[in-house]
Amino acid sequence: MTILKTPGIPAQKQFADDVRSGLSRDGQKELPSKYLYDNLGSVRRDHVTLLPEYGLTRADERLLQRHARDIAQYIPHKTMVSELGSGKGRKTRPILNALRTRGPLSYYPIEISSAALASCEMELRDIESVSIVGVESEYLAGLAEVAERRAADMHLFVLFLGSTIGNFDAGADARFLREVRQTLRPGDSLLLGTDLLKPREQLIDAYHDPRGVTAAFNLNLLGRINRELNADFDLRRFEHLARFNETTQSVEMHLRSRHDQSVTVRNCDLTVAFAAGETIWTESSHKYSPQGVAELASASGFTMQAQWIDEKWPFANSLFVAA
Ligand code: AVI
Repeated sequence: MTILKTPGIPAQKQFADDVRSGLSRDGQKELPSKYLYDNLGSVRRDHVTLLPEYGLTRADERLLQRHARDIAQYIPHKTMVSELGSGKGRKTRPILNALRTRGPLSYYPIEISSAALASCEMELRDIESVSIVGVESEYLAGLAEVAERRAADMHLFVLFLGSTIGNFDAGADARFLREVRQTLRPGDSLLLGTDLLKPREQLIDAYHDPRGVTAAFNLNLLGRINRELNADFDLRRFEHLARFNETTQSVEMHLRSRHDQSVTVRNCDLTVAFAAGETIWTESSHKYSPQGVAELASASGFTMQAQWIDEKWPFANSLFVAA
C-alpha cells in the first residue's frame, strides 16, 4: 500500500498542552476524547463494539451490508472514495464491492495512526479492482491532500461512518462538515453515520455496561497520561460515569474522583487537586433525530438526498450531496 503523510504538530507536545489546559481549568475539568484512542484504548473500544448493550456498530454494519447497492446508485461513475477514520476498514467492504462493479476504483483511507492504516490494508487488499492509498494524517489535512490529487472530471465520495461526528463538541459537528464541504466540488458526496435518539435507559446501558468494558476504555485515558506524560493517577481512585445531558442531547462519559486527592503530571509541570465526587469530562456522544441530520446537511452546505435507518437500533446512514 502506498502511504501519504501530511505534516502536523508533534503529537506528544500537543497531548501535553491539551492535558495541561484541560486539567488546570476552573470549573469542569476536561480531556479531549481523541486521546482515548492509543493502542490499548483502541483495543478496548473494539471490545465495546461487541457488547450486547452497545448496538451502534452492528446497526451501522447492517445498514451498509443491506443498502450498499442502493447507496452506489447515487454515486457518479467516475468517482474515487476517501474515508475519514477508516479504522480497520471492515465496515467499508460492502461499499467498495458495490462501487467496483463499475470499473477500477481508488480508495484513500485517512487515519492518524499508521497501525490502523496497515490493518485496513490487510482487511481490504483482497478486493479486486480496488487500489488502496493510505493517508496518515488528521482528517481535514488528509482530505485536502486527496482532493488535490484528483483529475478535473473525477468525483469524490467521502465516508464518515460510525457516528464519530457525534463525538464533536456542540456546534463543532456543523463547523467540521462545512470544512469538509469546502474541500469538495458541487456534486461530490458524503455518507454520514449518526446514532439516533433512543430511550435514556438504553443509552446509559450502552455507555455504562455491567461488564465494565466501557469503564476500562474510559479509565485507560488516565493510564495513558501516566505512561506518556509521567503522571501518578491511581486508577482505583477514579470511577467511570455515564450520564445523559438533556440540553445537548448527548451521552457524556466522565471519570469521577472517589476521594479528595492530588495528582502530579510531571511532563506538564502540573499538580491537580480533585475533590471527592469531582469529575473529568472525557467524551460526549451526541444523539441525533433523523430531521436533525437533514438540518445538519443544510447547515453545512449539503443537501440530504437519502437516509437509511436501522430497524433494530435507531441509527442512520445519510447521503449528503455537495450543493
Ligand atoms: C467512536 N464513537 C462513535 C463511540 C461513541 O459511541 O460515541 C465511542 C464510544 N464511547 C463509549 N463507547 C463508545
